[in-house]
Amino acid sequence: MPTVEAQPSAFTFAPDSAALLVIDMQRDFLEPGGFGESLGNDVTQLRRTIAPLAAFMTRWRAAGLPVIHTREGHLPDLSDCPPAKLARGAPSKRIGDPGAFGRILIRGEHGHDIIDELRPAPGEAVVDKPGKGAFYATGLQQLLDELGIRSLLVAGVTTEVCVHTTVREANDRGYECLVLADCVGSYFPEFQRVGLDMIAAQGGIFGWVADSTSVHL
Ligand code: C5J
Repeated sequence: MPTVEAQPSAFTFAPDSAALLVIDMQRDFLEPGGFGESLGNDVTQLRRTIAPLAAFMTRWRAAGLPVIHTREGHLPDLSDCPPAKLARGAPSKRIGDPGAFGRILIRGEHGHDIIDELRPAPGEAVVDKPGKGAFYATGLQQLLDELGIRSLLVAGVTTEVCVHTTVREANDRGYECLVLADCVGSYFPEFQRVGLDMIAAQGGIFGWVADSTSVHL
C-alpha cells in the first residue's frame, strides 16, 4: 500500500479503494478572459495547478486508477440555483448571465466545461454539482459506493471553496482525503496557504496535505 509523506502525518491508501477527485477545473474559473478573471481575479494563481495535475493524472491513469471529475454549474432554467446564490456577485456578472464563454456556470455552455489540458478520458465519471460541495444534490456518494472507494486524493479549484467544502463533506462521510497541495489553487495566495494549513491542523482535522510528487504509485 502506498504511503505518502504528508501533513500532519503519513497517509496510507489502498490503490484498489482510492480515486482521484478533480474539482471544477472549468474554463469559467481558469481561462483568461473568463468569468473568474472578469471578477478581478488573477487566474495565474489557478493555472499553476494545470501542469502538476496533468502530470499526476497521467501517472494515476497509467496505474489503472479511477479519476472522477466535477463541474459546478446549473440547469439553463436556473431551477437548481437557490435565489440566494443567484443574487450574489456583481450585477451583470451573475450565474446565467452572458459571459465570454457563454452563459456563466450553465451546463452545456463552453465555459462550464473542463479545460482542454485536463479533459476527462473516455469512461471517466463527470459529476455535475449545483453547490460548492460535490456531495450535495449529486450521485457522488452512490458512485463511490459502487466503486468501493474509501480514500480520495483531491485536486482542483478553488482551495478554500469547492475543495474545502467537498473534503469536509467527504470526511464527515468517512472518506480519508489527501489534498494535493500543488494541484489545488486559490485566486488568493493567503487563502491557499491558510486553506491548506486548516486541513492538516489539529492532527488532520479533516484531511492530509502533500504535493503530488510525494505520491509514489
Ligand atoms: C467557486 C469553486 N469558488 N469551484 N467555485 O465559486 O470553488
